[in-house]
Amino acid sequence: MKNPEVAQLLYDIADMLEMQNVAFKPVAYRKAARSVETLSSDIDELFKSGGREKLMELPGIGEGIAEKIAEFLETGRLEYYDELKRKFPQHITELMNVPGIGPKRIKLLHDKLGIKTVSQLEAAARSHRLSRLPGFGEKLEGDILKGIGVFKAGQERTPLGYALPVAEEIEQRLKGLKAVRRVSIAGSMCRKKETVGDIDILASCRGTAAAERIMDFFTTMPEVSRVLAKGSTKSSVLLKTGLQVDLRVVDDASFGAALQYFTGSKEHNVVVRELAIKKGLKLNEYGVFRKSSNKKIAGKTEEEVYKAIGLRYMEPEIRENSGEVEAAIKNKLPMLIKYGSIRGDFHTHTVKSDGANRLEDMVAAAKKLGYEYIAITDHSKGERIAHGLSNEAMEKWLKEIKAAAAKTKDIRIFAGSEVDILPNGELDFPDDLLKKMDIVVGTVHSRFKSTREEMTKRILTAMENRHLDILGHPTGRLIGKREPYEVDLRKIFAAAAEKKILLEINAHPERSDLKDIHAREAKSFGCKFVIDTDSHSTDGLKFMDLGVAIARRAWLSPEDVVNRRPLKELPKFFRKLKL
Ligand code: DGT
Ligand code: CA
Ligand code: CA
Repeated sequence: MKNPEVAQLLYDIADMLEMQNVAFKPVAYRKAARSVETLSSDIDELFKSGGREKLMELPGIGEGIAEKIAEFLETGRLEYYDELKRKFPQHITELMNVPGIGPKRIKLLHDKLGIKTVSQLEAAARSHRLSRLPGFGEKLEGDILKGIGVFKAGQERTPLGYALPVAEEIEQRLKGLKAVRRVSIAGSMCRKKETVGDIDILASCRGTAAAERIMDFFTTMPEVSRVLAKGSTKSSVLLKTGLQVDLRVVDDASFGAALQYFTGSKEHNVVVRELAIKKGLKLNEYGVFRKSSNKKIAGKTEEEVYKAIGLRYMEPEIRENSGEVEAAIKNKLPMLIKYGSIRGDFHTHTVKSDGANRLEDMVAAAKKLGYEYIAITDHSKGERIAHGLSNEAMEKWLKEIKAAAAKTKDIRIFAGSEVDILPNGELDFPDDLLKKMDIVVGTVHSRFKSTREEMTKRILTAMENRHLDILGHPTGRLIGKREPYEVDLRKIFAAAAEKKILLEINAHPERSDLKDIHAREAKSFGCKFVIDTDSHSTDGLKFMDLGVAIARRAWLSPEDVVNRRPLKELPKFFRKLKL
């Protein structure tokens, strides 16, 4: 998936043009970058299937930019970009990836303080040399430090949704080897953390010759750029994408104990190990042993390991030492919502606003997933970059969706909108238009830097509107790119529970918003949830299980999530929706 790379390239061009005081073009490049970024089908595949024309169908991409994207996809380079870059000091383009600081300020920092790198910028901010510059001030200095934090986190960790397919592909290939008995993803990825530091894989076999064959295979895979370590029990490689993969190979009799150990979290393991010690046992990556005789009593499977210590099996997603061991002892573990159990999506976009596919394509893709229903929720007029619809255009679009719904069998289509929550808390469409929608998703898309009080009031005001059904991606953050906005979530959760407004768990890999801990807290307020992909193409629908992963990490059960319910139960949860 080259989308993030292409989007970055376009953003960088916009920034460099802006630093040269070029008019208009930066806006055009940013628009195109955003379009590529929110596209969830693979741009490379799109290009291969339909060439430059296909690219030009995307919102904000005209002939000139399509030409440049094509050059990059075909050759892996873009002469125009290289040429621009030659005009700037080497590291300055890295600075452009720090959220909260734009090209004009970067130029000023360079000219006045000679700042060229992120670490120089950090040092200058920490010693308060920025706040004295014209137009800077302490607030901005603080924001820049925060931005550096976000930037660094984004550099070191990868969103789960991007790393997972890479890991699963390697897992499958390992499974195909004759020498291999069992394989599993371990570590934070197995726990489905929103970002992962590296990919951990565990495999089992019988005998050292088999282990060596597995390691030979692993260290010579085509995507490997560098072998960091190679042994018969542990090897580490760096992939061309920059991701690190650790592979451990153990004897098949210890697979369960090793998987328990390498799945973590470290904090969970500490508690479990202490419990084992209290029971006169010893737990390590080889198995569970009686302390007195050193006799091995478990190790082949994780279930067996936990059982030997007197614990019920805990799903990896909840192994964070946040109450799961106590719950396991008391036999009060939650029944977690299952992967693949979702029956429809309430938040999707089409070409009508900033999506890449038509209504009928989205519906066909949803059908293919076996869904019972899908809501089409294009943007409202406030989202100008996303081609939001005017009142009249939305009115007409709702009619078209409803006409399509009337003609479509096997899947129910709902007509709705992702409506901006305006700064004053009003929704971006009048009530008599909202009334005509089956589903209204309300989202904050602007003024992310408001104070906590302003933002809380804004959302609470929107929640007073009885047409609002779902609060869309409730913190606005983008992993590694944008901090969540400041908001008093507890007040929002209390209001959502009272007014029966559903909270969205957004399954998009860079959003993961609500976060696991937030969703868990919201549940304690009595809130109900929907898990949505916020798809901007047919391809985006496939991310649904990433949202389910967040729900599982939040200890959510099937009954907490509205869109795992069959169609006929939906009217209970939506005010206007009729079957
Ligand atoms: P990451 O990679 O930062 O996203 O997080 P993890 O949890 O995957 O951490 P990683 O890759 O360093 O180690 C994988 C697992 O191995 C970890 O979840 C638990 C286990 N582990 C690693 N080091 C230790 C340790 O010192 N003690 C214990 N008990 N377990 C460890
Ligand atoms: Ca890891
Ligand atoms: Ca690791």
